Amino acid sequence: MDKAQQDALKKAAGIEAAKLIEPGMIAGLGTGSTVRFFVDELGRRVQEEGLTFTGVTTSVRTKEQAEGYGITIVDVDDVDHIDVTVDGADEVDKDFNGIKGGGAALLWEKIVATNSSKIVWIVDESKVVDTIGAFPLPVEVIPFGAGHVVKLFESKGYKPVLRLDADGQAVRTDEKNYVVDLHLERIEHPEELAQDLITTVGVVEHGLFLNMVNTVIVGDPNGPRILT
Ligand code: ABF
Repeated sequence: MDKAQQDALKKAAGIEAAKLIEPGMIAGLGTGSTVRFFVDELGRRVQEEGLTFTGVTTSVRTKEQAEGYGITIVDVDDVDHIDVTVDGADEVDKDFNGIKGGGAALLWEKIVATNSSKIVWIVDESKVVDTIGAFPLPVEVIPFGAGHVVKLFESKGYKPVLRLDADGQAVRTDEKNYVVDLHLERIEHPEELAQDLITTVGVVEHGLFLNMVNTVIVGDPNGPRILT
């Protein structure tokens, strides 16, 4: 699948998800290239249909994109709940276990998700897998002592790689933390791994999103597939 074909599938999923946002809702807006299509469609609805809703975003870049359309964005603590959050994912399996964080936004994404009444992921078909793990698992780590966390992951066989930008500098999340990617290939017991990661001193959050998503909209050449 070339990029244009993949983008077409992402766009179709984003447009389908935008139908879920009703006037007056509080909507969680995720991060990533698929979500960009979703926010573009919301912007079209705002400008052409007069749609009004309140957004809570999962990254600075999504906030900037949404506000560019005149969408009202508030802080996650300004609302007592979020009606529906639409976000992307890097992988999702048949049990709706997912890996997120390829866009280094996993911490804010998980915070918004855990305060949402409904969670919807929009993906192209390349993200749907039998077993998660081929996509390197992002882990958000506090910079102080990160070297020791990497060494601990190495000793556990997690094959950690500190994520660097094009200039060779450590990528920083919106919280200014580091991201360490674990090249595990296959994750057979995600619950156990999640527990091990979240109890590691210096780890802020990880990209395993388990038992969270309610609906997955898959961009498909024959039209979006809605999995629940
Ligand atoms: C974001 O969406 C990230 O958690 C995930 O990495 C990304 C998927 O990226 P894309 O939609 O660009 O494939 O939520």
